[in-house]
Amino acid sequence: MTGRDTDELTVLDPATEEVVATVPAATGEDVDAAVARAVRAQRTWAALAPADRARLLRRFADTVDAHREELARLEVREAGHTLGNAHWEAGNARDVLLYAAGGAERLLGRQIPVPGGWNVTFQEPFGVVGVIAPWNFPMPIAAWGSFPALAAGNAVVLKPAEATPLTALRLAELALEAGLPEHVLQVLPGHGRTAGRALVDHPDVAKIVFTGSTGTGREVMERCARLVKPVTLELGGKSPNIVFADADLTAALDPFSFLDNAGQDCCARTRILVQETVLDQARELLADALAAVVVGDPADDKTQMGPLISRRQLDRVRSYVPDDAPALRGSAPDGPGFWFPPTVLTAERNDSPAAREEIFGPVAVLLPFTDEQDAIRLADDTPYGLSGSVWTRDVGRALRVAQAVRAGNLSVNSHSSVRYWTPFGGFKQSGLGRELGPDALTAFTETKNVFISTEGPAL
Ligand code: TXE
Repeated sequence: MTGRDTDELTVLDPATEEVVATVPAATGEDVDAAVARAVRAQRTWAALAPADRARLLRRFADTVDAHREELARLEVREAGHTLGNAHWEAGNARDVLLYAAGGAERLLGRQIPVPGGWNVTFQEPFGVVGVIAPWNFPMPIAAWGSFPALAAGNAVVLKPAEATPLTALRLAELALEAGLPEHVLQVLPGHGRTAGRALVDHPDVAKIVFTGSTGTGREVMERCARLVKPVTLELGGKSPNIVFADADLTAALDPFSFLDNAGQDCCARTRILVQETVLDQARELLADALAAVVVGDPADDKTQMGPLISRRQLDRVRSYVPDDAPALRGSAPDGPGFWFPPTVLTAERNDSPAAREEIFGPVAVLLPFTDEQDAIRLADDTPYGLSGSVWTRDVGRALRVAQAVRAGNLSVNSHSSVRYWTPFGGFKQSGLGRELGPDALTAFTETKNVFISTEGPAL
């Protein structure tokens, strides 16, 4: 991208293109000031007994819960999410807080007997953690990066995506309302290459959690390398949905495996791999299912799929789907708003751009395979490795394929990938490190090992 960053961020309703809000964009100096405040706040925060931090985080969770409807409506407006999804997202933020609060009380060191004494380990917070969030799931992803970090005793400076700063800003207000100390959780809306880079490059930001594209993630990792700064990366995906002939085809070919959130989901199963003996049947099922998808006003309870986030994203998706491309298509409203119909491209190869690159829209490719080995080969023939599904009634085969595929989150006879109490993250170019699950807090700590001599001189 060229040109100067704007001083303000304009938040558009993706369903109508109306301006929802304008928000000042943080400068490098704003980031410096926020980090300085965070450094001071973190000392007192980390000095609290873990049970006291947990109590405050539980109160924060209650406050989020009390504002669930408001947060969900805000997510609908700024991100175009369906109301049902937005409710889940606000609930997920609350659940992650509660789970993290429990983790604060269970973050334990070890005692290890050694000759002449004991080693005692401590899980110490990093200090200030920078969280850079994307626009596709603004609330959950802000929560996954920030709340376990807080529970472990860190302060957080969170930079939401340019298009979706509002729910994050509201969460920071609710944190204060719940009694969290000032500056322990700060939200700085801003541009990636200004505020984002300033956060990544700041010497007092001790760890970065980044969720976004693989290209930007690579840059973030390179910049972190200069300061030997640890980084967690949750990047893109091109996940396979492996459907064997013996599967429950209707469940396996549920189009919401790739249409959820209008396909702007890093776990979307956008490569539908179908055993060739049932390919025709799969086409028919998919054609009927796409035609039935209700696309429209995300605030309407009956809507199943909303708009894309922006004109830029719409142009990107269109570039992968020429009008004359052989495809199964549903329908979508005309503008205003950033609409694209549910689409399955039917004449792609696994090495074509639509099958290889993350489109991040309601578009999947349909690819046939012959047998188990061919399915695994195709599934793994991608630079990504975030998630995937395998559908079969043969338990042995389900386990063999799930173990063979190189991806961080596999599901058998299901399309779901994310539960806040289990680990989430990618293999290969889908990322580095894990979020959520029982180790979520440990990832925000450094292990200190202290030797205590039992043979030293008596005082
Ligand atoms: O992502 P970026 P974009 C993929 C998806 C999408 C594509 C582009 O394929 O089509 O990425 O989306 C901040 N230093 N995903 O351009 O640039 C930026 O401000 C520090 C997949 O929106 O990666 C935002 O807060 N930060 C993904 C965040 O990074 C920088 C979710 C993500 O922006 C920065 C989103 C920089 N130099 C997009 N440049 C997923 N894994 O789910 C930008 N940012």
